[in-house]
Amino acid sequence: MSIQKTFTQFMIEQQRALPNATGDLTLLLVDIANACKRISHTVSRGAMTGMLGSAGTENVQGETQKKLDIITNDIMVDALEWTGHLSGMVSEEVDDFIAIPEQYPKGKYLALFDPLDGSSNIDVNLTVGTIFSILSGTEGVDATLEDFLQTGAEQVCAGFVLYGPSTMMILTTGQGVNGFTLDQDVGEFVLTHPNMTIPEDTKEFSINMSNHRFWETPVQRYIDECMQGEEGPRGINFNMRWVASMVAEVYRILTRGGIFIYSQDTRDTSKSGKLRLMYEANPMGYIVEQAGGQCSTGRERILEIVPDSIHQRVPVILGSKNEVERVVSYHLD
Ligand code: P6P
Repeated sequence: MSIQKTFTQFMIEQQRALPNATGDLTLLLVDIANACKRISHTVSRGAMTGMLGSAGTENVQGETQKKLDIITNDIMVDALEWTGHLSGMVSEEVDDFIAIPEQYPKGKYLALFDPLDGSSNIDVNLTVGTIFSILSGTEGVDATLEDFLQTGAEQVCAGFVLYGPSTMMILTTGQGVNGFTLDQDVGEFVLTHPNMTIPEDTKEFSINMSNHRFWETPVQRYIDECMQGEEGPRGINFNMRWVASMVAEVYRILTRGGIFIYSQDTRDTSKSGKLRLMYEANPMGYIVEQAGGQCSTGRERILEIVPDSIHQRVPVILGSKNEVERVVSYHLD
């Protein structure tokens, strides 16, 4: 009987192929995977835990925090701060960056994460997930805020864990994208989706249509053309999907193609969109590009943006290469 390759085995084999790999990243990712297994268990218990609903507090984004936003953030911080692999962390749920307590060694990586993306779906039992991004820090030195302000192109690793009908981890370390499914009986992630790639074309778009009147003109033009179907300039009919959980949209795009758009909203030009650069757009952009797709604001490649704050927002257009290029071309017109 062939035993499926576990995540740990996969990482160790990748590590062996890299001459200067020390194993630190492998161990860090094993710790992240363990934290996400704990989150998977917690969110799967739903109402039985009394952890659904609002926490009655707001995050730095001014968004009402769910109890599980805070609980999952604590799971991530508790699982990672002691490991000696990190010199600092950033979380969507915490205003400032998270320093490593002085009693623990400072490692050579920085971790940035959205502990429970799509949490507005948690009370209605829809797919949510954890998104993480790993940057290089300075071993033995406490991180400063500036250390986190690196471009997405400088990421060492990016991934997300999907808490859906099955719990899956999608990961890139710069050598393609691989998907792992949690074997609940054994408690191990096993390799089930090697070398995931995004088809260059698609007939499926993901956008929250209720904001149509507030989108930038190029996005309105693109979606209006899709909606005109085969009688319109595109000459084909399109389908639409919107789960309101980025992890679910991106995973679907990785499996069958598609384009996901969260446009700049003309109501409040002080906010450059809804999604956060450092722990949503950058990690997802790295994964999408490694799978052969593209990720843009419409005006520039997401991974080339030089951040000016750890919670800054950006417009996001990502997915099948040829469709993202079309939307970008409309921004240039
Ligand atoms: P809306 C979840 O809150 C999130 O950050 C993404 O996961 C998701 O794609 C988007 O916001 C949903 O936004 O405005 O449709 O609720």
